[in-house]
Amino acid sequence: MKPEIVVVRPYMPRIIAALEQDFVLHRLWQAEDKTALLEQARAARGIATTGDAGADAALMDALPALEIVACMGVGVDAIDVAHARGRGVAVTYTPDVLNDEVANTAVALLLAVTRRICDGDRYVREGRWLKAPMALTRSVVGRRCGILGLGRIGKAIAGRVEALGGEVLYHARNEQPDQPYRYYADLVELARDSDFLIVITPGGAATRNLVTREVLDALGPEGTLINVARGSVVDEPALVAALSEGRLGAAGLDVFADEPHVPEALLAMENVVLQPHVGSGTEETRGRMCGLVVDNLRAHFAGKPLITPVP
Ligand code: NAP
Ligand code: 8YV
Repeated sequence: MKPEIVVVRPYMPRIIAALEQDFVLHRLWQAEDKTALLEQARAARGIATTGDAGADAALMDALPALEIVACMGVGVDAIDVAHARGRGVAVTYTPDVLNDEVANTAVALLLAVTRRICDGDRYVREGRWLKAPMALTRSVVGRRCGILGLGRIGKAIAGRVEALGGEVLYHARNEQPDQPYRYYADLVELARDSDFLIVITPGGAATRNLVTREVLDALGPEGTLINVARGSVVDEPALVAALSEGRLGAAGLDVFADEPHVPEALLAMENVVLQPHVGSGTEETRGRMCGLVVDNLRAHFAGKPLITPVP
């Protein structure tokens, strides 16, 4: 008999088809009455979810036979991992296969903000170029880019910033002496010495509001904040205030505190580029991420070692 699993969000159709080969699926996202669906799914032994939807204790506890939560995403801040561990439920995620994509998104935001790519597009479409050349923009070349979180994705961003001609500095809790970049034990000092600050730590309680008003002020009126980590890592009201009051120069944001809701004030700002949490959002990379979800579930139910368990 095929094991039953609850699928929380609509994965790509070909991945749903792949899951259907080995599992009986309960499609939570389609259920008008989610409680009733979970009641029908009481025999489910797995949850397939996403980084944004996660899996809280209540969802896990609705499934007494649960053995594994497989997450499509490397950030597991929306999964109650401690609760899963307490129940002996395995948790898997999708590290590494998205590093290049998310790093590309970070750099795209950096260039979009500094070179005013969205403004330039509107400038041409609205016929303003016919009247006068567009104002000059700012360069990344020869300027300093602080990276908050030099992990798998942070390192991929660092390589790209260097390729663009920028200088990389970083802050994390631990220095990595094997890395060629200058380490800052203090985030405010890093921000003070940086023209751009790219945030790429995990989310969750340990990093909540790490980017404070003080950090934003240290980055300053000529500084740019790029956040491709989690909205929770930045004090969002402080960010909006700093941008509104000109204490921070610009921002490029892929993630927000209360997705998909974005603070109204940001929508009107021309010095801000906004994205709907699409750091990994390409057919190719999401295909690799979903593939890992399927492979982890198959490994678990075949009694084999998990491919990418959350450490
Ligand atoms: P990773 O390899 O675990 O790297 C995380 C980095 O953050 C490490 O350098 C770590 O260094 C640092 N860090 C952790 N806690 C910190 C703290 N309290 N203060 C300062 N630095 C801290 O993770 P990754 O694979 O690069 O992914 C990072 C995160 O990116 C994910 O967890 C996810 O939230 C986000 N993400 C977003 C998207 C998107 O679509 N926008 C896509 C993928 C991932 P230390 O341990 O030395 O502090
Ligand atoms: C995904 C992400 O968009 O991997 C992560 O942590 O934030 C993204 O790659 C997300 O997990 C899908 O919900």
